[in-house]
Amino acid sequence: MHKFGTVALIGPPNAGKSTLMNQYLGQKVAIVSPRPQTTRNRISGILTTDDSQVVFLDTPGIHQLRGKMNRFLLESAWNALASSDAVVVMLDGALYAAKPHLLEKEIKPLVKPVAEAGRPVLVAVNKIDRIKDKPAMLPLMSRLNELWPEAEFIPVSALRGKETKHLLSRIMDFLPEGPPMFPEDQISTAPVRFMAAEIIREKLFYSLRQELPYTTAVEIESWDEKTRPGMAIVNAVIYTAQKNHKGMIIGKQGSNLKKIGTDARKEIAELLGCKVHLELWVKVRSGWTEDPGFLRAMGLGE
Ligand SMILES: Nc1nc2c(ncn2[C@@H]2O[C@H](COP(=O)(O)OP(=O)(O)O)[C@@H](O)[C@H]2O)c(=O)[nH]1
Ligand SMILES: [Mg+2]
Repeated sequence: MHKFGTVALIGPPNAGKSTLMNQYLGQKVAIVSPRPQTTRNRISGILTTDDSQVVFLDTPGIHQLRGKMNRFLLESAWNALASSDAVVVMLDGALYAAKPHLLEKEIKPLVKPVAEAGRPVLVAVNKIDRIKDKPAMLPLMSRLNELWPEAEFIPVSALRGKETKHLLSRIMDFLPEGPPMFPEDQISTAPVRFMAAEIIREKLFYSLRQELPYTTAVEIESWDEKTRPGMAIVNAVIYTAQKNHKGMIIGKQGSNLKKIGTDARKEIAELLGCKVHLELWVKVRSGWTEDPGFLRAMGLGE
């Protein structure tokens, strides 16, 4: 018997959704950062085993935020529910163990829409590696049961791969029989150009101060594998909404941009398995987070 199915990963920002998907794939498909709202598009990761193929839909975090871009992010998360066979809700267990008062506010908005989607739901209580005081888990688990009686809770550490096999086996229980839909070596439905832009965006996240990443976007302007055999020549533009951010992204004598470029180039080369020449440009585009046409061009919004 062979199984095929789609699993939506939803939950608050920073819970570890992208980390879990990457953990299952054994490779970085979705970018991860300690800042909330790293994942912008719905990103698929394909896990192929001997007797199954699972498509994970990693989604932006679900939380209340204003603005057009944030509405797109939210929509894209909820749309993933509709096209899935099962739902994994990711929660930062360490956060709620330390701050139980946050639990209700963050869980409540999830319960009803998930119930309405009528999909089986597993709740992964993540980051248990960070809970040193194990007895603190008990009140957390019982509070979760009260708030969401229909759900099955599974404590995991996505980062360390603890209990993730158990979670996967429960996911499998919910997936229908079916043949694989993708070649076994395909790890995502996203094109490599998109993944390259995401890698650049990840390096930006790590190099910028807290508030900056939210108003930056990356576009691959050109992609040339013909001119020089064995090498991809890539031109990418980093857009920022604010003029004064341009200088910060570039850094003193271009030092910051250079570091972003070097780190991204290495990772894109790994992804492609060939040499990469990467040119990065920074352009100011004010108000892009509210511009529907530009958001669509960036793959944000359906
Ligand atoms: N200690 C610990 N950190 C984790 C775990 N899972 C994710 N993280 C970290 O939490 C942050 C957010 O992870 P990410 O996967 O981007 O969350 P997402 O916004 O839900 O996709 C990153 O810094 C991760 O390294 C875990 O199991 N344990
Ligand atoms: Mg993410």
